[in-house]
Amino acid sequence: MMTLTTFRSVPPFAAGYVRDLRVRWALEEAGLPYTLRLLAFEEAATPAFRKEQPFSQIPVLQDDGLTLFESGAILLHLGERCPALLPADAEARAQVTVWMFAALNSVEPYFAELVSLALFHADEAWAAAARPSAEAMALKRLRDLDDWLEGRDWLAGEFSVADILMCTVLRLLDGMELVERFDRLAAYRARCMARPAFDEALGDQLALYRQLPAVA
Ligand SMILES: N[C@@H](CCC(=O)N[C@@H](CS)C(=O)NCC(=O)O)C(=O)O
Repeated sequence: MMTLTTFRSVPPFAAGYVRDLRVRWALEEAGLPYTLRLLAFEEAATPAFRKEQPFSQIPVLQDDGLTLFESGAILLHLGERCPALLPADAEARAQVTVWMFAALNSVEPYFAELVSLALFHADEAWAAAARPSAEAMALKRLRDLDDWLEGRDWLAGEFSVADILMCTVLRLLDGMELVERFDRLAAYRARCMARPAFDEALGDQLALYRQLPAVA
């Protein structure tokens, strides 16, 4: 049985957005059972955990003697166990891999920057000054994605781990009214989130953080 490590408790704004959601979602899509290992923030900084995750972050997945960190690498691993998430055909697989990297490397940093400005530096003048150019970059990525989705339901052929990553990356912008400016993209995000496996994964994460006291 696989073991997924995540935080025991998170600030209220993070519930529903913690990156273990990507892994939970892929595991639900694949129908693979797993157990949870819950860590306090302090435990993530211990030398023992930093041997598993050098940056003291979650998620970590343990599977049959392997310990994996980085949500993208974990999804690639799960895709290798489940052709419905990562096709066996070499060309189709390459396209999915391309879009996994695109989600994590060409899109997520720009959205994460906006989140950081809004959540962690909201009261600082430099953050207000940085916001317009950060938003312009995010909007460019959104427009490019919206163009790519013309005539497509999913990023690369059938639904895949690339869509799990991109949807969770798009959700970083929830509440900012940016994705909503792009019809195809908003419909794509809704299509991803309508999947029963997403619902299950999100419900499980929310249930965890609602049952335990939130950290400040
Ligand atoms: N690139 C990593 C990022 C993981 C990440 O940012 N995890 C957050 C939780 S969503 C975390 O552990 N934050 C605590 C920290 O960075 O100290 C991945 O995709 O797995």
